[in-house]
Amino acid sequence: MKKILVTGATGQLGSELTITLRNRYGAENVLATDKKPALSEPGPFYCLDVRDMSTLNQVVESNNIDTIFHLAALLSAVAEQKPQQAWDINMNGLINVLEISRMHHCALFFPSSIAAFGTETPSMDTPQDTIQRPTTIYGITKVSGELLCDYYHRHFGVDARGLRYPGLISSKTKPGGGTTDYAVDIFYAAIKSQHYECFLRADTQLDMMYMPDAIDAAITLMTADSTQLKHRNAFNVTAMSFTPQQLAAEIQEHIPEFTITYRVDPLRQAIADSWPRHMNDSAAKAEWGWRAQFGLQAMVKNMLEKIALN
Ligand code: NAD
Ligand code: AKB
Repeated sequence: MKKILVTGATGQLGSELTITLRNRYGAENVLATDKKPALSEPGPFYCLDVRDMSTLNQVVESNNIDTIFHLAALLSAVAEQKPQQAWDINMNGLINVLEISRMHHCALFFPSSIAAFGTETPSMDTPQDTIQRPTTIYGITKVSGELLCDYYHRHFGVDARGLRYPGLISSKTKPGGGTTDYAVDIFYAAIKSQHYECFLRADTQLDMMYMPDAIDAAITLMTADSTQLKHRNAFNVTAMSFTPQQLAAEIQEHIPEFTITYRVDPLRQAIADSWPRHMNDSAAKAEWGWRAQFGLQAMVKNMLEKIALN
């Protein structure tokens, strides 16, 4: 990776990934792009809609880009409210980026999600290769994206690689309209008012990951020896799996007066109920050495410390 372009760079994942990439490869070598305004960090930024193929092509060509981290998307809860727009952004954005990667010989990172699974998938120890019949539009775009990336690799030799991320938890940037957002919101509420009203049921178990691990996973996969990759796209990766009740109990270890109540949002609950509870990520461990650094206890301690400082 010498010259990198990040789409969706002002979002939850992109804002932190861009900083890490700039620290590692030099600020001038990492172009942040988004349709929202620029990051406050120093470094090149282009205001760019991923559906605008000709501008995207021009930016990639004129900057000699060799690697694209394609993060721009609508997330699960927002996508369910705007399914046509979600298909347009998530699929037309991806096919544009794949075509550009084919034309300019770029490597491509595409993040899939636990949303790529559905109710017919085994929800515990979810295998790497298993049935994928998601019921959400977001999940449908993610499975389609995984398949498109595989297709472009097989037919055109595009070096497309990807991960199935669980819910991502970050102390720096708020989440952008997903079903796992509660696991970030709860920390801000715990510090501000010592109370949180959760939109998922107390026993809703989902896989999660702390942002430093999510960034490490993306960069490690993109720099892995390609001859060792049997799957390439859509590796299951997880770091912890918990319910809102268990997360609240861990926060209470640090803030004893913290309380949680539940007012279930039927839309987001139905989405969460269709996702796996705990994925098997042994393929990622075996093929490119995936290891998470943060479990539940370490993540909670670090989140509370970081948010208190913000
Ligand atoms: P986010 O919503 O915080 O950020 C997405 C960014 O994409 C936003 O800054 C938005 O402005 C931008 N965007 C939307 N439409 C665009 C368009 N047409 N053109 C250009 N930019 C556009 O999302 P995130 O949490 O940072 O997620 C990044 C990627 O990771 C997404 O593909 C998401 O599906 C995937 N992912 C995220 C999670 C998670 O928990 N955050 C989990 C699994 C997968
Ligand atoms: C969402 O909830 O939509 C995302 C995801 C798990 O893909 N956080």
